[in-house]
Amino acid sequence: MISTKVTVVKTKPYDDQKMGTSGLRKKVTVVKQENYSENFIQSIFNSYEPKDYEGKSLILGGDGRYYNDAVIKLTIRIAAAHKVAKIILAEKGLMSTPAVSLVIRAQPKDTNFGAFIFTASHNPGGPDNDLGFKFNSPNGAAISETMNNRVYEETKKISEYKIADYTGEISFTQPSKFEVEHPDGSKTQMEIVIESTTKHYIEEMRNLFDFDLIKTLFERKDFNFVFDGLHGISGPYAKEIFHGIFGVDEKNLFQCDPLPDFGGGHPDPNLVHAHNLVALMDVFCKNPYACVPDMGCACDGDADRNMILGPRVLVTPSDSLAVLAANSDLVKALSKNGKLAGVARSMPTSGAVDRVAKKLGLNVYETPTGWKYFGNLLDAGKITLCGEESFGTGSDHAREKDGIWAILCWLSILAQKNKGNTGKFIGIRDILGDHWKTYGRDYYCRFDYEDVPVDKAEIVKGNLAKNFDMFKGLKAGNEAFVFEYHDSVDNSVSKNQGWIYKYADGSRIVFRVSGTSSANATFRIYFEKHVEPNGDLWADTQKIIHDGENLPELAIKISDLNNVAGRTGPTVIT
Ligand code: G16
Repeated sequence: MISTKVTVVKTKPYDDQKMGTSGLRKKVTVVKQENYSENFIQSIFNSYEPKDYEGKSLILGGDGRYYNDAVIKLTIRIAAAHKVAKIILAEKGLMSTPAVSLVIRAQPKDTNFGAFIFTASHNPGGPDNDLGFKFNSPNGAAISETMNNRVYEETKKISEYKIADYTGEISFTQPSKFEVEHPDGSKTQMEIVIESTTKHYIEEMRNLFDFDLIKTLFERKDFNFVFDGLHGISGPYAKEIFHGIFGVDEKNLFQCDPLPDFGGGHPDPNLVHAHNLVALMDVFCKNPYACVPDMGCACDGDADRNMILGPRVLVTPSDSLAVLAANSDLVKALSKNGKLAGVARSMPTSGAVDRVAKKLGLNVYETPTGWKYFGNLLDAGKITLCGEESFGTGSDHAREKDGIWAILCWLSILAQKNKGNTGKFIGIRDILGDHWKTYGRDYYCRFDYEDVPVDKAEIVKGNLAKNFDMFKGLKAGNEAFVFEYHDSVDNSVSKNQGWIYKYADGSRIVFRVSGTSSANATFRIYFEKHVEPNGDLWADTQKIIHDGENLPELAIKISDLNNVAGRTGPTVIT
């Protein structure tokens, strides 16, 4: 038993602790400032009533990035000072974001305070890179916008924090116990129990999917599968599921050991940052004679994002959502209650899933960017499947998007399509091609302008609103407006969620400012062009978005981004 006393430490507020799209993300150098982490963690406690956390359990986990260990220890000491009774600590501090969501949901409701997840997701890690704090509620979801604002208000007025004075070692692999003496002389106990990084998650996946069926796919000699963990936290799950259960050769599982700096890479599964996998799958058709795997996939730093690749093709996240909706009857996890309850997509995600929903007679909800906006719809049973263009796909099993789960959905579809088939393998290209022949194709692309100084960003925002009328005047039926979301469950309204320039046929240019960058502003420009089923379904995306209505040219004209930010083009195209 470790004995410790609570001390109350005076502090001064920082003015930059407002959470973005998903938690607070800052450079490690910022987080290392005096009392920076202490202030933020204390502000979370200050945003609740003591009855919410005293005597309750708190889960702690993260993606293993640099400096996580230090903030986890700090959180344990602050939790002890707030009379938390039990810390459920991920082994070695490692647990993916969706796995934490599932572990939270498995706790008894009346003893559950929630979870801190220490991750900056797809942002790079290391001493000069990013760190992140997220707080999730007992339902497994990141706290709401209202709570985010409450926490921010607390960060602006904080004057002291409470912390247990114990500064010795705390084991991240063995259980331990604390006896805590509080300033009024009372004593409480707090135990730390260790939760396996993978066990609970894998049990849940076994219940949700037909693993025996998926195994038949891996038994085919002509199915070649590769996975890239980008040195994030998905690796341990990938090794246990794909290698341990399905028998994939470990050589096909790349970068599956989590590293504090992600091996110096950017743990973002997209065409730019997952470049080794993209080259192996020959997505840009540079080696037409090379033999390419049948399926390639990757997850981001905290394993909530997924990227699916077929031979020489990226399945855009928008298309992935649409294909999963259209084939939901082939996926046990999606068909467990018969038909899907409904589907949802974030506003910049393409309308591909809307076409499927229309055909299947499902409601489709368009939400602002940020997984938290799906929470109410999932809790209310209005949707079963949801997704975002930013490589996020998920369902009502958790309240976070789930990278490995999405890969298992695709494996289920492939296994079902090839069930009993000893002939030619039906692959990802066949599934995509069939889908587009039915619904048409929504060509999709995103340009990112990163690191735009804040004053320049304000000028660009001004241009975006100023040019609504110019766009509307270009063609009959054009619409231009600022996206505003009215939540049909709690009636809350979220304003200013992006600028939309939309043609009558559904083609769009959308602008947003990223809510996850840790410094300056990142503008995202999303392009979407619909081609009917009888049109060119296998063209180059860049050609389609530039031909005819030249969407990128128009976007630059509307925003004047290149001039204002002094750029010649986007920093990243995905
Ligand atoms: C986070 C949210 C996602 C959201 C994404 C958008 O992803 O969880 O729901 O789509 O941010 O990022 P941005 O605001 O930069 O466009 P993650 O994977 O970073 O947690």
